Amino acid sequence: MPELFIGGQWSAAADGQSREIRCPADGKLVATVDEGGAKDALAGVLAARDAFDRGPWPRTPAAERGRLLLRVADLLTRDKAAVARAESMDTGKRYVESEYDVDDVVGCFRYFGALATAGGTDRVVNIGSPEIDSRVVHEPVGVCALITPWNYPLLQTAWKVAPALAAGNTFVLKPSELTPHTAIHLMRLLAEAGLPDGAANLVLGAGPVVGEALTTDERVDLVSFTGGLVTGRHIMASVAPTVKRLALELGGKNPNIVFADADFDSAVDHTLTAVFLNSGQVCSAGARLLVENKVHDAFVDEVVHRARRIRLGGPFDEQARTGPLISEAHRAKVEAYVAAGLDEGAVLRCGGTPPTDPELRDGFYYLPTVLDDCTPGMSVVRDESFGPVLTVERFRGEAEAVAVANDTVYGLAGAVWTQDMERAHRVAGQLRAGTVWINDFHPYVPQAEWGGRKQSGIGRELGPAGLAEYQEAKHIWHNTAPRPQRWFE
Ligand code: TXE
Repeated sequence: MPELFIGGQWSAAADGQSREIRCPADGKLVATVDEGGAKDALAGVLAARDAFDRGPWPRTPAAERGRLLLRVADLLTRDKAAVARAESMDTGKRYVESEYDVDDVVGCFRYFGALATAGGTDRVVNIGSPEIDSRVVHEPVGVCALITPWNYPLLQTAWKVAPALAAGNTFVLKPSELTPHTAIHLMRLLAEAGLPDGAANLVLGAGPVVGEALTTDERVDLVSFTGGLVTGRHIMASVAPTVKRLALELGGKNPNIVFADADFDSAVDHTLTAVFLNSGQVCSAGARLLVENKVHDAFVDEVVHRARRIRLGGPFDEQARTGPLISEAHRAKVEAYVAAGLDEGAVLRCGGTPPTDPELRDGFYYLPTVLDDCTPGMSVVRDESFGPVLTVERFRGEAEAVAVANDTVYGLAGAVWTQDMERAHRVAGQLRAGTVWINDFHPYVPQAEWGGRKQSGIGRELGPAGLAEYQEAKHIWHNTAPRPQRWFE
């Protein structure tokens, strides 16, 4: 069956191109999928435009749109095993983690389904005259181009698709070319749930081809992108000539600040999940450990001791605790960052190479790595390596911790570990980040906004603001008793 979904029909790529998808855990072929090009992107845009301008979806009552999203959540629950398996085969991540991801996707659809069902955010503006009826209503923006990455393929897609549909938009989705299968499955479920033809379109293909065609097309009203900073900057320039609404989530270089009075065991434990979960391929990864000088040695020794014991393996290895990197090219990038860090004076405490285990030879694995004695100027500290690489910096006192934590172009997330709650909240208040955890790392909920400050991005996903990204406010002024004004007499 062909894999592009345009105007309610499954179709092959116009130019007949295809792409092999290989599992990063062992390099084996998962499937060959259609590889769309600019013509397919155009077809997707025209279908979404027509569905927006003439189709029923934008004119469907919000509560009915919400009910459809709730049906999609039920269908995803029904298909959980197949979806999780597809995600693991494309990404190489552990099956159990893909199952958690599907649970979160279901939660996202339920949240936006409920938000739409609960009714609009429209409001009456009382201007104090009985003759004037003044209201602000919220309408869908239009055609949305949704461009998503490979680390949490379906989850990041859900964060865009669910609010876009809840608000009444139509869209063209372009998932990462490396991880298309859960997006394909989602299209089937949207159609099964009864979404009108053309409201959801899927065009697989390369970023510089399909992505570029979407971001530059004047018939697209909004672009929502999650991916790397370099691509994000490029997209910002691409949308400028046609002045589109733009939302960007561009990752982070997130500080994990540990004060000497922190609960030692919890802080060590969460430091490991903060950075090594999904082999560090997490936009909010706690890749920068800032540790108070007084506890530095004991703390880092324990982190290293436990990092050495982390078992790597493929999706169905039940002993494994994390998996491979997404590709050979990505592993080479991570290796280059570690090499640069060592050149610049960092001290390698563990990892720093691919594993030697013959069973892992064909996958793109990289050992959990800890680099000690890092300084703020090093590229491995400043740039997102997006791998299992923890850099360690020391600080003395609260002011220095905050200054070092904020010394980054990013501002997605951060955490502070201390038992002094006044200090915890003072530090949380000073971190220039979209999310701050106190004595925790990683939790998020669909009810709370997610997004970055500074070069981590523009806009918010999830929460009420995540819906607002896909809405335009319109002020409607109704003069119920018009009379001549005689301004120009
Ligand atoms: O991402 P890209 P890449 C970071 C991470 C990683 C780096 C590069 O540091 O090492 O980005 O990863 C599409 N016009 N993150 O190269 O290029 C592309 O096809 C329109 C952080 O894989 O950003 C894919 O669908 N679209 C991140 C999507 O952009 C274009 C998650 C992401 O790919 C395009 C992933 C173009 N010109 C990587 N070029 C996070 N924030 O979580 C590419 N794309």
